[in-house]
Amino acid sequence: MYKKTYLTRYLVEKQRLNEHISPELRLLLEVVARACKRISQAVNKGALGEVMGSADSENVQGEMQKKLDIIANEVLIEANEWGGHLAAMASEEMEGIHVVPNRYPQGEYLLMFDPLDGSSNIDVNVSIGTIFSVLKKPEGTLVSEQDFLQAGTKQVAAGYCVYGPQTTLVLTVGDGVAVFTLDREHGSFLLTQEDLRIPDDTNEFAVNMSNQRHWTPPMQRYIDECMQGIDGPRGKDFNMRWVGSMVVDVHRILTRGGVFLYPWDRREPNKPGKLRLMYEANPMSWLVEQAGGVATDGKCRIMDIQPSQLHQRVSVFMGSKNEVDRVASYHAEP
Ligand code: AHM
Ligand code: MG
Repeated sequence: MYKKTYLTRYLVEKQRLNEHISPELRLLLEVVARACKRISQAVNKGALGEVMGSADSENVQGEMQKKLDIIANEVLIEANEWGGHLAAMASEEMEGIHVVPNRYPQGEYLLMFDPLDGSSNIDVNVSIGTIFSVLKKPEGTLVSEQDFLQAGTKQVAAGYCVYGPQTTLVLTVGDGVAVFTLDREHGSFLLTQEDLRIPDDTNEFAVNMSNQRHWTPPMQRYIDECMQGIDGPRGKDFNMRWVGSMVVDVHRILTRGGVFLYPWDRREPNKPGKLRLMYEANPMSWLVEQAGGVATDGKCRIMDIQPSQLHQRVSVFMGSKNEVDRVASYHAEP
């Protein structure tokens, strides 16, 4: 039996211990969690809620939007814009930032999210999730897109919610990673795990192998050595797992270790990667680091990258320390 610590109590107690958690940040996190509960309900209804399928529109990245992408985006905006804790929001599904309208008070935080990561899994009833990242607005200016262009090290909170067999909220405010499970009878998130740790070693990797021929030589080498198994230079057999929703693949890694790889691909030479830095890679990197793992783009720590664009993309290698260090060392070789 779990000691009944619900999210509100967890945050209140954290706020007492951690000077970085202001009452506004606590409110913000509770509101995001509430929005995730609503998204979870919409996801659970599936075809009964007429939320399946495409919306016949494209987002700023030129990707077809699913109806649930749009619903999740709206739920997050509506839940967050009136509380007085935010100055603006940015999302994978919106080209520019969404400034809190004048009729509401402006707060000091900035919220970024991928409202529904793994959209291609929505219609096939496979787990998906919401990823979010919180920054502080620089003081003294009217909020602008420029304010969002802060390195991942500046995040004040990050987390995600997985809509799977259970609805699970995973959160960091910079002192470890906590996991909450949605208690549907009570309607609240219940703390089910604290101080998540990713083991340093693993024999499990997550990558879209169908892209293999498009990768760089260091990436080819890393996977090739894993695939040779016990008879190869690694001297052990590897297992592969690939859900196709980054948030869920990384959740598995936070739960039992592993390495997640989404490398640069020569089909799109001008894009540094597929995944987005600000609202996918940065929050997941911070969670991974807080659990003792490593997150790099192959050359440098993801959270040290100074963003120049809201929808900037990045190569991603994250998870168990020794595997990520190995991939990075292959990239560092001349
Ligand atoms: P999305 O935010 O539009 O869902 O795209 C991101 C997703 C990641 O969750 C996942 O790792 C990746 O795209 C899978 O892409 P692909 O199937 O092209 O390899
Ligand atoms: Mg995504």
